[in-house]
Amino acid sequence: MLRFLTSGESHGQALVTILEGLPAGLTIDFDAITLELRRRQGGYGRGRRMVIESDRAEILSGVRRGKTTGAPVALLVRNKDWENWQNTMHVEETAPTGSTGANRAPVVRPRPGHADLAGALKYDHDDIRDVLERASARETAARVAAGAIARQLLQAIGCEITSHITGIGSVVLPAGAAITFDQARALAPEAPLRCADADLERKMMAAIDAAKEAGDTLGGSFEVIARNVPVGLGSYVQWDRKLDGRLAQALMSIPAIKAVSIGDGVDGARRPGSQVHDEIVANPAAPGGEPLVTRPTNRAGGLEGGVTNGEELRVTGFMKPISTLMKPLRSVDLTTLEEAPAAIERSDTCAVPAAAVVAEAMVGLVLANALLERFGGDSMTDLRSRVTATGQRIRGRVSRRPAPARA
Ligand code: EPS
Repeated sequence: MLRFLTSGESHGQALVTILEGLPAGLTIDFDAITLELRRRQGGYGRGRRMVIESDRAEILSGVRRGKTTGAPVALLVRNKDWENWQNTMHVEETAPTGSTGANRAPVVRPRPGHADLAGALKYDHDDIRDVLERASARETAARVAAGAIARQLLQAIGCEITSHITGIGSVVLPAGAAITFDQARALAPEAPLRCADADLERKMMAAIDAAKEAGDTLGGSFEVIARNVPVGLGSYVQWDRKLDGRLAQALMSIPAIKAVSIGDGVDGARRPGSQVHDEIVANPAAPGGEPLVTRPTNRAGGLEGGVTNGEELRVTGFMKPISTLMKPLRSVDLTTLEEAPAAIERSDTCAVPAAAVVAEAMVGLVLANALLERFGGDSMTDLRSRVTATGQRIRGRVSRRPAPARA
């Protein structure tokens, strides 16, 4: 089993992750982790915090001489902004001498849509900062660092993940636009929005500009695609083993994600079955060794019965607009209980491209966990040989059998 936990506040010293369950012998590509963290920081519509940070993960344990040992991997992402927050965020009861940054006033006007009010009531906090520091999407940097390692595990067996933006506000890619894995992966990491349609991308940027100008924010949607996913991850035999359910939970746990769909998703609910299900077609002309059974369409997004079927995995996430508005909505001052505009914290106008990168990481962590569950193996040697053997057995089921020997 691959599992992880994160810790850390948005303006605390650092974010911490422990990732446990990695097989021994996985070669770690340190630059690839940094690249994923940089991708998460980008995207048109991000705020000033991303100018301060240049996220990098330090690996503290579980890796020796470039390879995992099988022990838990601890990762640390330092917050550069900490130096501006020490007098507000100190761990000690009183700020240690030499602490830097302003001593900020308590936050008392909850932002509609944020965890502020529910969190302050639940944990009995007077200063909403104790809620927002942990509820902040800054925490997703820790997930991306862990996810970058999960992706390296998947890559070792040939499985890759990418994503693209399918909508910002009301500017959306038409249904059925069918962007291929290669098209999505070819989008430059530094592209403003990583949308496969350049005209639409310009319109999306204009929509973000208009929202910013109006002191407003915008949500949107993205699709994560994984290819070469082994057949048979997840299971139909029990509710909590269905991989579609596990992916949905993982994506819904990303701040501001309000809906998740798989394959054609919601559109499929509007069409008859004959236009939804992917036919299973015999292909007798397939050359030797190639499958005699094909799927001309993949509306199911690679999952049937909660089990991967060998087609590309396609998962879409829908993000609500960020809840910090520069032109704030109505709220109440929790100290006076009188009407007051919601608090304004530095924030982003749109963070959909960042959420897509986080979603890739979460899909990677779920798939890596499901892979280890199915194949086990405490070392990469064991894992690789088991994946190969099962792949051969499954290919044998759907490929031409050798002609029986004549007597
Ligand atoms: C974020 C860091 C935060 C915000 C944003 C995401 O930094 P700061 O609060 O210092 O500006 O930019 O967080 C939110 C939108 C939120 O609602 O908490 C990050 O690293 O992704």
